[in-house]
Amino acid sequence: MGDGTRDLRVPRLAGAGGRRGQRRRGGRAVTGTGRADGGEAILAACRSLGVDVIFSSPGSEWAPVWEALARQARDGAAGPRYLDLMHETLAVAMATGYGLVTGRPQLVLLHAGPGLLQGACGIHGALLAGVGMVVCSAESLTYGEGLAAGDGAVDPGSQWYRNLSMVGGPQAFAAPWTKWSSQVGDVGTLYGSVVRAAELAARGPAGPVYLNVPVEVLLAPWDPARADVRPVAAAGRRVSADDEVERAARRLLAAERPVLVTESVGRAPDGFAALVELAELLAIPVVEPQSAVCANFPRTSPLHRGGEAGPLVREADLVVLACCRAPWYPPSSRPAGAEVLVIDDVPQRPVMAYQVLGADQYLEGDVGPTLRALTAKAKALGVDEQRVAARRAQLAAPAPARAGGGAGAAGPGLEAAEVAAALRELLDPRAAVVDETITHSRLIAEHLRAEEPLRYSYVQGGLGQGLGVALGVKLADPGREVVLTIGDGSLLYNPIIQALAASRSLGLPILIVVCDNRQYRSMKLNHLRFYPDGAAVAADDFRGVDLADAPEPADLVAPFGMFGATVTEAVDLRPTLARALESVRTGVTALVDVRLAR
Ligand SMILES: Cc1ncc(C[n+]2csc(CCOP(=O)(O)OP(=O)(O)O)c2C)c(N)n1
Ligand SMILES: [Mg+2]
Repeated sequence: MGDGTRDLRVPRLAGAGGRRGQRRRGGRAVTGTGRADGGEAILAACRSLGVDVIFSSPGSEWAPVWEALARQARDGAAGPRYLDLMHETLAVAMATGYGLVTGRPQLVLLHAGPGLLQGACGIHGALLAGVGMVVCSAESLTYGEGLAAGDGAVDPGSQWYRNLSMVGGPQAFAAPWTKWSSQVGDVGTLYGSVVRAAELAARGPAGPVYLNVPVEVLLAPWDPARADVRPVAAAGRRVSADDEVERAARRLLAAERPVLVTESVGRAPDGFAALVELAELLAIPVVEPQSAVCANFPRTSPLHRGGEAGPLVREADLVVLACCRAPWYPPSSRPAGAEVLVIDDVPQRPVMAYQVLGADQYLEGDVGPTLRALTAKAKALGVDEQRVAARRAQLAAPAPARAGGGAGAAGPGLEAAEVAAALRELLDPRAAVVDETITHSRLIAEHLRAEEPLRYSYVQGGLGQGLGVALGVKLADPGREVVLTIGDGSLLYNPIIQALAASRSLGLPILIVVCDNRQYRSMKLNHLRFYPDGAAVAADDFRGVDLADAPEPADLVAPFGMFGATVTEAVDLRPTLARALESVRTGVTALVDVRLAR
């Protein structure tokens, strides 16, 4: 798609043939050396919000922001760091990784409708993951009309007329996959709109919001004195009412066989520690089901009962769902013999088309403080020490991790469980593992045996975000070792070249471990589920599965001077991962391709 350079009129400098007071023929004077415009309003909003990074995949609308950044640098002023990234998927996914660590929404600048669409898969992933960010792109409102009259109209560039017009505006097509989406109609509301957008993004359920900031708004003069430019107050805490906490505490104290099920408590500030306190106080077993998306509870604790909720839930008299969006499958199969207590920030996720929780009671609010209030109330009401001691005795030994690799015939090669176990041994205790594997994800989560929040994070949404998310985590916490475990098929959905280039140029070394079975195994397993006796299985004639001809993952890092290796024998796994980690620890990204048996 052309970007108008062919027709773009180069601004003529005053005194070099241009009309006095104008720098663009027939157009209003554009940004001079000192004049504030919409670009400055956006930077001012970032400063007020404490946004410290602008993730961008550039488009011509962002010149006003670039001017403001150049002035910021020239003047040595405080303000956000700006990153030019070479693909929208990368820009959005890095903002997601950054948000996972900091919990603070950042700004993402994309180009018009096309850049927004390119970033859409990542934005949808952030929506599912509940990561706040403010995504902006532009349209034109005037298409250059008024230029001929020389009445001071802004010249947006002909590309907006020819190639970039969007019927209904980009906010219309961003609406279904963002939390909130709107247009800024005037530069006078730009600062306030960006501030409000970021506040909206951060509130529960956190998620990406979209702002269409038209070119004319960006180029219009902005008077900071007329905007209420001030630091933005932190969000207030939300905790359940005391009588509701008491009702929940009484249920917990009365239960004989309670079980805690959690998918994402570990994402909430203090959620991990607060869940440990509650579970420890009452000796309640904890399960992280298949739908869990992060580390929520120490896997090494005897109270952690693994990833199968079924058996415990069937016997329970109280099931506590702590941040669970999809605890049962099929959705209505809640346990008949148990009460269900739901503890969540926003139990009904607006991003889900269908959801059944089957609650008998809701305890809503910020999860860390709510869990702590529940623990304090249980203590105050009095714990039945005998009952708790009996449960604790039953749960004295840690649950064994599942061995092997699940369904499907094994070929030569390693098991994903071995890879996760080796990582567990070799990684720094604080290391963060970002996971974009498919059929291996449960084994990786189990065998990593996470003991801290952020040790394990699953990449949500469509494939292709993992590299960016891992780089974003590294950017947010450069002192932390960051590992991406990724399927061979999933890897190929990522903007690999752009991500490796960013890793090198921004100094963000990560370890990439490819769980390589030379296939999209998940596609085959689903085919077999629908057609166990079908024509494909009879003739061993599958589609959507084979990756035998895919490029060698270890070769992909060579152009970047990074460490690349392939492991085919178990005996080589630890030494190769150790060398790769050496490389990462000296600042150079490493990729280890592990050939798996299935
Ligand atoms: C953007 C996007 N396109 C397609 C899919 C469908 N899909 C889900 S898993 C998968 C294959 C993943 O392959 P791999 O990473 O090798 O994992 P494996 O199935 O071998 O465990 C595909 C194509 C998707 N989830 N997202
Ligand atoms: Mg695969």
